[in-house]
Amino acid sequence: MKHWVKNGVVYQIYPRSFQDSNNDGIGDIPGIISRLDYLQELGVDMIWLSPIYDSPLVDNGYDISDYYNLLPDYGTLEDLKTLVNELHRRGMRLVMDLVINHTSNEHPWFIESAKSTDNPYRKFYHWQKGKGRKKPNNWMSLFGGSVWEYDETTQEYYLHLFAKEQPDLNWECKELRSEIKKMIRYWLNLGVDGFRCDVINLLSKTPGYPKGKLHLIRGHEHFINGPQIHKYLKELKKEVFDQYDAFTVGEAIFLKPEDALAYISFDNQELTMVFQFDHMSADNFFKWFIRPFKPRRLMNALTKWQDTINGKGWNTLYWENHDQPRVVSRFGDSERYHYQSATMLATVLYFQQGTPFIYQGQEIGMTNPQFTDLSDYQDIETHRIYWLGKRLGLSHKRMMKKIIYMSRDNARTPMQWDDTENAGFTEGKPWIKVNPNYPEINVRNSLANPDSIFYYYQKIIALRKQFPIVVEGSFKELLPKHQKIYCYLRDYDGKKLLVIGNFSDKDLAIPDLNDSDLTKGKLILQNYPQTSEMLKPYEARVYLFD
Ligand code: TEU
Ligand code: CA
Repeated sequence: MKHWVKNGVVYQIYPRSFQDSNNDGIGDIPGIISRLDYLQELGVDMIWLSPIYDSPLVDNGYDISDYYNLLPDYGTLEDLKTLVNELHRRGMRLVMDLVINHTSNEHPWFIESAKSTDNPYRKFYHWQKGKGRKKPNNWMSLFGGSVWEYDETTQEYYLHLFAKEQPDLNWECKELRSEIKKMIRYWLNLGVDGFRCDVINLLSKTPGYPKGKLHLIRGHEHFINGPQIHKYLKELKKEVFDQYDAFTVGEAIFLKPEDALAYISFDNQELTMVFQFDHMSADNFFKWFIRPFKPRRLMNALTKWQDTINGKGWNTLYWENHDQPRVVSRFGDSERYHYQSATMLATVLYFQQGTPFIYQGQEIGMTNPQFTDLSDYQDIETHRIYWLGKRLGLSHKRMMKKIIYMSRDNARTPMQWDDTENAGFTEGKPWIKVNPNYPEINVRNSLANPDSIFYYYQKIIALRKQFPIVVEGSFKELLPKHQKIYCYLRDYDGKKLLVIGNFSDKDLAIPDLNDSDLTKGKLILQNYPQTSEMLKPYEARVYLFD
């Protein structure tokens, strides 16, 4: 396992919303470059950029129409090269998004493939005849509705697991695979250090497209961890990633820890790590099927991944990304305990074993914007779900409640830099509304206040670098039945590290921790000025025992 991956901290940038440099209301690469000193001060080692390739932006760039060029909104290839140099000069690395499960329907391959059944690009996608007048099968798209879209020209259907403007690539096709490998090499040659691989466990579909079983996502058993997935990934690794010593983190949906090892175990490492979603369902059955947040469910998921992966592979540690609501609004209390809950959440996650990922704005405790008007949401998934909900007879009020809580746009509002108009993100009209709380929650305020969430994050990152136990230590949960307190012990090289966090807004007594006598430990991190017998609301502490 590469030292820089194990010891590194990744910061995710959603370029459209990070920093605008030319006042067109859209974040861009020069904007990112202008903020690298800020990121360096936080202490991160790598940045991951959500897609900046050419795209009609149906799904904000996760629909790529040209793998080799950038969307002009974001800048030029020269700008990207400057970014790479500026990062490398600072000892930092660049991770790009790699979207290879699907392209845009405006990609030339797809345009060609749609022209005729014997077009050479036909086999790059999943084209199928209907069954009489019916769709080829009953599989369901992750954005709702059927995965099949009918095309008049050739009177056949093509498959799309996401929007109909995102046709899935056919990985059975050897020519497609070599085109993809060529494209990845191009970016690696340009100096990119690694990739975040979008929905990577969906690449392989069961041949013949058999009928799917009843499930929230019908057909999932035929495209999640499909039959050839490991063959494709081994090929990519051997022929491309290994040649460049590139780092990969795959987004893997509906992945269980037991199945994760097939992707990430140290002895095969098809991918360096995966993003999993188990802890993200602590407040839902699946995405829009929301249920009340239960801390114990969250702790169980985190513990399970630690217990199953540690020693055999490497975990990712994340709370937020461009698809998830803000964590302090979700698992914390952004109104009454903003600082305490944001820092407690950071503590209990980032002292586990794995590589931390921080999403832009998380380090200052950005919150969900609570937009009540549907037209303030730009995200395609949000609008698809609204439409589907209405079709199923759910009321406007009910749908808006779901959207305000779960919409992906919760994480996509502009980065809050200061209290000037539009939060210092742009002097133009931002492409999406700014969260109205920017006069209080912003980077400038955070940097001016020694007790801010920002400095707490900075401290966590520094402690991870100072104490090898945080990176290397084993993991054991100490109060596995407690409903509100998460407590675990790390163990390494004769030292122990104890982490404890209160997931409630009440004072709680600390239960007996067996052989761990807290009075013998050294408190190396805490989010209250003083500690007492009790754990205060959302209190977190880290003790070191040498
Ligand atoms: O997301 C994959 C995914 O399945 C979900 O996390 C998704 O956001 C959705 O909410 C499922 O209901 C990845 C990207 O991160 C996302 O932004 C893209 O829209 C999607 O793939 C398609 O490329
Ligand atoms: Ca711009």
